[in-house]
Amino acid sequence: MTQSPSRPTTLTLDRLGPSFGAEVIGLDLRTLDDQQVAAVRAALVEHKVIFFRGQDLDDAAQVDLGHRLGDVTAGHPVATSTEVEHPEIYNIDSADPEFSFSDVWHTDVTFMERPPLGSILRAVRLPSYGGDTSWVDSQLAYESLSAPVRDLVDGLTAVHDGDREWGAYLRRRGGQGNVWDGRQVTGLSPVEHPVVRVHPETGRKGLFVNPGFTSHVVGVSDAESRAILDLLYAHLTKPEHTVRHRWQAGDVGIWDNRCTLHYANRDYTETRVMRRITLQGDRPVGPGEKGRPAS
Ligand SMILES: O=C(O)CCC(=O)C(=O)O
Ligand SMILES: [Fe+2]
Repeated sequence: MTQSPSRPTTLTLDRLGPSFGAEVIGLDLRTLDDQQVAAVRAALVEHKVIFFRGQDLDDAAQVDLGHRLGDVTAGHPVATSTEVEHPEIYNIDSADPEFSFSDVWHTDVTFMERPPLGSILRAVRLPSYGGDTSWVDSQLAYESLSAPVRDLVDGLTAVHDGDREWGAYLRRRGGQGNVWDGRQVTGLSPVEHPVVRVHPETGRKGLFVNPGFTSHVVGVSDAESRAILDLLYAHLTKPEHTVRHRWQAGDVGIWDNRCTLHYANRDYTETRVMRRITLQGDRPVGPGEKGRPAS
């Protein structure tokens, strides 16, 4: 059957669960036409984390894919990946002495004013067993809270502090980070984000705190902040809010970083190498804020 050019492309999907996550079948990420790009962007927002098996991307093709899907950022605000030629790529190599294991639930780069919209991760070298990655659907988690707790968190703001994870690294490099949002990063000041983020494309609300980078809730005592965050983290990471991906060579995973958290399982002994790029995102906006996020 021929499709008229204006007809949107329908993707063939194998969903990972009832709520979120999907494998997209039969697309070659090197040769997407405009309609397929639009369909992939729509699938990303709908399914939140999507996978493509058997791809043949090198670093340049991964960056090209990023440019098709959005605006590509530096690989990371402070980390430099000397092993790769493309500054857009963040090399995640477990054999690197500076390697930072991602075995803590986190959302990428929430310690910046404008965290990435999404991340595109490619499996380069995998251990024989282990090294799976898991994701949380933070909108499902928000919606499955009781109404009084949703009301409580709707009005909260939290601080995200990248200095805890990346400060020492940045200082070892003489405060010479990368260019992020048009400015060179020379230090990591804490930033505030709403605890509940309104998704800029769907208007759906999701929890926007993570154990990786959130330091505390604003305007409450330390004990209250700890209790609130512990409650939210335990709730976010309930198994029914998660999906888990077992990587194969050639896999590419893309996630909506505005409504998910993820966790890289640290259960392998052989070297594991992944390469990531990120797409530029908006300033997170909470339920009480009017208007569209500043872009
Ligand atoms: O290595 C992984 O599976 C994920 C690492 C990670 O946190 C990321 O790519 O943002
Ligand atoms: Fe990450």
